[in-house]
Amino acid sequence: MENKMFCYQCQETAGCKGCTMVGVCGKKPDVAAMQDLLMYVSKGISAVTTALRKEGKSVAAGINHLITFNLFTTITNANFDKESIEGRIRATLDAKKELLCRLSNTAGLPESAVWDGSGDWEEKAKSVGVLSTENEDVRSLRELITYGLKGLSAYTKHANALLQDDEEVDAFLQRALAATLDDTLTVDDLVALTLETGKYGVFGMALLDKANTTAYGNPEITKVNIGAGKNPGILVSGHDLRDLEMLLEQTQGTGVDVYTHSEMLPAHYYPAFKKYPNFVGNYGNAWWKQKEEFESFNGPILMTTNCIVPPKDSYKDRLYTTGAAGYPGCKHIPGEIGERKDFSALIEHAKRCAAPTEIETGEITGGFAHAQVFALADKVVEAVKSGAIKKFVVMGGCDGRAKSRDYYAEFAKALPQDAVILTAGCAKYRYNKLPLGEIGGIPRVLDAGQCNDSYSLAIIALKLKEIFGLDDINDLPIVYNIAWYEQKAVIVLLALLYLGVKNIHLGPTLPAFLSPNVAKILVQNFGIAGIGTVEDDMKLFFGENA
Ligand code: FSO
Ligand code: SF4
Repeated sequence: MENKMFCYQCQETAGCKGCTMVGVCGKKPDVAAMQDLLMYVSKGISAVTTALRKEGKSVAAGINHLITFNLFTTITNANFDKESIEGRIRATLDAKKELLCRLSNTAGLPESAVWDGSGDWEEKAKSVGVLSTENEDVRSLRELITYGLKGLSAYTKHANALLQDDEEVDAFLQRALAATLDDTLTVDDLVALTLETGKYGVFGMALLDKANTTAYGNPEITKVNIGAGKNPGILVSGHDLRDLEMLLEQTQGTGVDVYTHSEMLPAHYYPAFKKYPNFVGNYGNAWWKQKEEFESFNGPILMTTNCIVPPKDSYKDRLYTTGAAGYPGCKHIPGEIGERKDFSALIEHAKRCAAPTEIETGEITGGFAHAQVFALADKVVEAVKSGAIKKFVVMGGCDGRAKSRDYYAEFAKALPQDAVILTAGCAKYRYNKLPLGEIGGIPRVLDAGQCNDSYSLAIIALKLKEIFGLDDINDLPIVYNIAWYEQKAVIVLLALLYLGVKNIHLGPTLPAFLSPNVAKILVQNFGIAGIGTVEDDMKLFFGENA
């Protein structure tokens, strides 16, 4: 049967091969087509900005923001709204037209750089999707780079929202995007560009870390309430801390409480958010459980980014989106960088709703980003030297629906008592409520924060390498067993590879977009591997005595 679409950018892709009729995530073929076209014009405008920079001409921050926002819009589960995606294509074509006028030499530009938007967009989309690259290894590397850049865009967008920019990161992002259209590049060139993408992934995460900690302070050890209060509430999901801050400011004195969901949980770890008395806790678990949890929350929900699951009718009218997120029929709260978003519609809506139905009680502990761990460094180093801690296991990344992800909870439970989990991202919900205990006052699950805070885990590893006087980061007693779902995990992976981390285990399945040859390159050069059974992996990581 003829494909209606083709997308294989996430871990849940159909049959571990590709979504061809409809996305497992709920993405329909018409939306997939417009996302393909948005990527095409984003690559086209990037070829123009890259040529302008080569001519020594500047590119405005607004253009950089437009491109990163476009890429963020196409991330898994972020935006299902065809109209808004079409609007971004139009805005990109308009911006590109103006940039082209400033370019002295247009020779050698790719077709996407000069396409003016004429003709039938659905037809055009059919010729520019992933499968338009015929060689499967070139396609695999182009997509690996593109998905890494999508993840990088998400992180830079959050930094931009806090008025932090890094022109070097933007210039690289656009140069690399344009390079994915360059037919003269060999497989070796693309492998080198993949690693360079990882380098800029580190820069992008560092930029966001600086933006977050400058605005909100350094995360600190925090116990977060997971029960529910008596007031009506607003649930905030996704990753954008600036959106949360504006909502907290506007809900003061309204009688409406604010709860975090999924990847917004780490907001509680920042000192700046602790001053809001109505910021009461975290409700629920990782993104994929939202159908049940949004229903029982009873109040409005704000999705600041992915991961959106197509909503049930029972709560669809309570689901709001903002930023790059979008869902047809759900109200979108507008607001550009530096503008104050108006959340009054959500606040008024909340007042008409019942308080959340309590689904659990208790607390979870987190806040172990780099500054907090450095403050505990003496204790941690002592525990390693005394043998109280024998190994750290990085288990960051994403959670997802697949039954096979039960592995991660079982793996956490089976770990030897002298092993400590380092985590970031929504993967933690598989084990952050388990009674795993402490080692000499150090919890056995150290949560650094959101998936971008994997940066903290890398900084901690580099610091330990320094303290122990090691030459190689791989000589540390750290093993990597990472779960992935979407493209932010791809940039985290590429960043770790750039930092020289080897033997990363990636699950629950390896990406479908890795061709056999590209997978072989990753295995041979970096020791990338999948996961096995919990029993076998325990033996692999901890030896026969595990
Ligand atoms: Fe998870 Fe979704 Fe943070 Fe992702 S909520 S899956 S890698 O968006 O970004 O960890
Ligand atoms: Fe399929 Fe994932 Fe693409 Fe959605 S994002 S269409 S689930 S591969």
